[in-house]
Amino acid sequence: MNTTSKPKILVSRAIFPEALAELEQSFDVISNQADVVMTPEALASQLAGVSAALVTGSERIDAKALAQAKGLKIVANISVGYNNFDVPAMTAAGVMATNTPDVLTDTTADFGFALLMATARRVTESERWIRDGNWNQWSIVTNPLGMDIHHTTLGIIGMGRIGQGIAKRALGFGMNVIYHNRSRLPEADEKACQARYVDKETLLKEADHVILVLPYSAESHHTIGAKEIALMKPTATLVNIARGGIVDDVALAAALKAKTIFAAGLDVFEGEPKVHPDLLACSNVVLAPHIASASEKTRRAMIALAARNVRAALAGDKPPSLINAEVFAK
Ligand code: 8YV
Repeated sequence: MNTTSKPKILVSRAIFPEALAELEQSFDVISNQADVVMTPEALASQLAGVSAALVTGSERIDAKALAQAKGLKIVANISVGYNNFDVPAMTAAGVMATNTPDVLTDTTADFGFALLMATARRVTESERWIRDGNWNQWSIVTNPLGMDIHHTTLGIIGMGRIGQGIAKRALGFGMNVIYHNRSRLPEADEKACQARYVDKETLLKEADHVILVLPYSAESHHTIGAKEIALMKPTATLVNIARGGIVDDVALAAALKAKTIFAAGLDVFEGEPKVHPDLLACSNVVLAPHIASASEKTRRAMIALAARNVRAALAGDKPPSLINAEVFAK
């Protein structure tokens, strides 16, 4: 095929070389294997010349980004969360928006559980304790003592696919699972997870461990702040694998410092990749760099699904994970 006849697409961040090579067979690809995060201006000017783009959470797709993008048909997020998309602006511009649901559910639920366990059982703090040469001070009552996971109450806020995956894992630990969500699950789904629906206040008061798995939006901004943390047990842990901004990081750091709650596990942060210095100063917090979906198999599956979405859109077909169906109907 003549290279010039291939549709032009943008891949905004580095992807696996094999995935890039596959895209290059069908498309004229503008890639960014150097993985330098684009400025909004650079992104807008790149989008102006392409029919499709594969992007990540670091690229904000809004009216400004789309202002010059007259030939753009689809922006495929390599991510299930799409708070980096202004969907109404994309719809108004006639641009399809897609994400990567399902392929990352189990990997992300696994990590939610890993972070919960690391937090409650002080895994990273213990490692630092050894590296700092403290093992000779080991005693049965003073070495890093944690909180149990088994037979405790897990409170899940956000009961979509990933939340339900975490609930099912919790059953294996004999946990009592309570949840809060915008809407209550159908009875069959509640039964499958053996989870009880409660209001947010009850959840915060009753849970030994709270895990956040809800999407970010203006409504979910600071779902957990000082007022909510004050409702939690002093022995409780808080885990956030959802999005930065769902937790008020300053309020959380103050609570961790004052031991208002036992510990926190964070995979996401307000203003990431920056981490608030008050959080960095706390020993009772486990920090991870937004890696909940980061197994190689799953990251490959996410890229492959984003590529399938682009291929479908450019072939005139409905992408498998289309968010704004009204654009396709036009
Ligand atoms: C991504 C995520 O790694 O899918 C999501 O919503 O948070 C992660 O899986 C991240 O958003 C990169 O785009």
